[in-house]
Amino acid sequence: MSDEFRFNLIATDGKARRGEITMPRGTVRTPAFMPVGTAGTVKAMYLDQVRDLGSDIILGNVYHLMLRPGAERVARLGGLHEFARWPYPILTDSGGFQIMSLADLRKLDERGVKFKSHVDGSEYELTPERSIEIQNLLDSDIQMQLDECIRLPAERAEIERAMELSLRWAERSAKAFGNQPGKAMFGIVQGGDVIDLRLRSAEALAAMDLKGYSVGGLAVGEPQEVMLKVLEETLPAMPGEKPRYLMGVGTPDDLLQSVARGIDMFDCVMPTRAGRHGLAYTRFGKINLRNARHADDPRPLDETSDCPATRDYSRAYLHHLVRANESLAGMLLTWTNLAYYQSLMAGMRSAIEAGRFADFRSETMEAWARGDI
Ligand code: PRF
Repeated sequence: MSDEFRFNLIATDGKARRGEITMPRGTVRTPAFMPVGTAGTVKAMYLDQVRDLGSDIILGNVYHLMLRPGAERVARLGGLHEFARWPYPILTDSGGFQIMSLADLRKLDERGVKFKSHVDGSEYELTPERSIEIQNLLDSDIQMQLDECIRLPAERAEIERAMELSLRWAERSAKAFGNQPGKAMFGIVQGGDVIDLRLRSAEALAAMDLKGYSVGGLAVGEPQEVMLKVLEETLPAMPGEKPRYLMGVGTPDDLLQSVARGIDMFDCVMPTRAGRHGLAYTRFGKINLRNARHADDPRPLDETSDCPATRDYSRAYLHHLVRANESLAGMLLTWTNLAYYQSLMAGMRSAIEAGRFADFRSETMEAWARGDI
């Protein structure tokens, strides 16, 4: 395998794109869904299973790994791939999301952000330079700039301040990352729901000639239609020859509608977290296994699925496991959900190649609307 980081577009269908990112640790088929492995583990799954479901890349988090077990320790133990036994590509998020999600535990200024650890209360400083240093210690293949993600709704002035700060941090992150063959650092477009700010962010980042671009600051409290409108207006300003990653999104419907607008990569805790809360995503939509109506139902979630968890266990058994708080409930439902997410991505990839993405989209949405009862 070459030591280059490359993105090739294989096919397009409308605005939907089928591509391939190649890097020394492997190839990522796009549109891609990246299971979230915050602390070096995709919760409730063996990484062999995650791989077998068709995952080409997983995600890790600077914030969590810096607190525990510590980036320097991971580096001494051979890097995150060796530590977690995942020899394929890993993308790491910079800590920018935690600026929003842990707003009560942090102080922000031009230099960076100081977090009070949610584990033991000790203080950690994250600057753009330190975030990249941590991502290098983890030996991450695709690194993210440090950015400031803010919740919506927000005032224009606040959105603009965070977007401009994120642009200055992009410059510092890119400088700290330097030139690393076979690896990439992505810039993150911010700007909330304000189109002219999104365009300014996208254009300024495009001028930095980075290897890929993310859209951050969406799915943070706004309705889906606002998110899709922002994507429609922003994507044309993001370089078409580079991968485009929508961060922290989303439901199966979000993925379908965002690929239709030109997104290539996603990550989200939805399939893993929902699985641990008794929810299953299938071809028929979302099913809550905690519900009493499943108690006597001998049918599997989907008898046509390739995934043993989805195909071989009765809804009655899954319901029992969920109600009894058994760890196997989270394991089987996470497996089901990741299998469904990866089959949805595979379906989108073949539909784009075959030039039938619009049909695939309406057939998939019809099956969700029909349900199976
Ligand atoms: N920035 C970073 N990570 C993120 C986001 C962001 O805006 C989001 C927003 N949906 C998810 N993860 N760095």
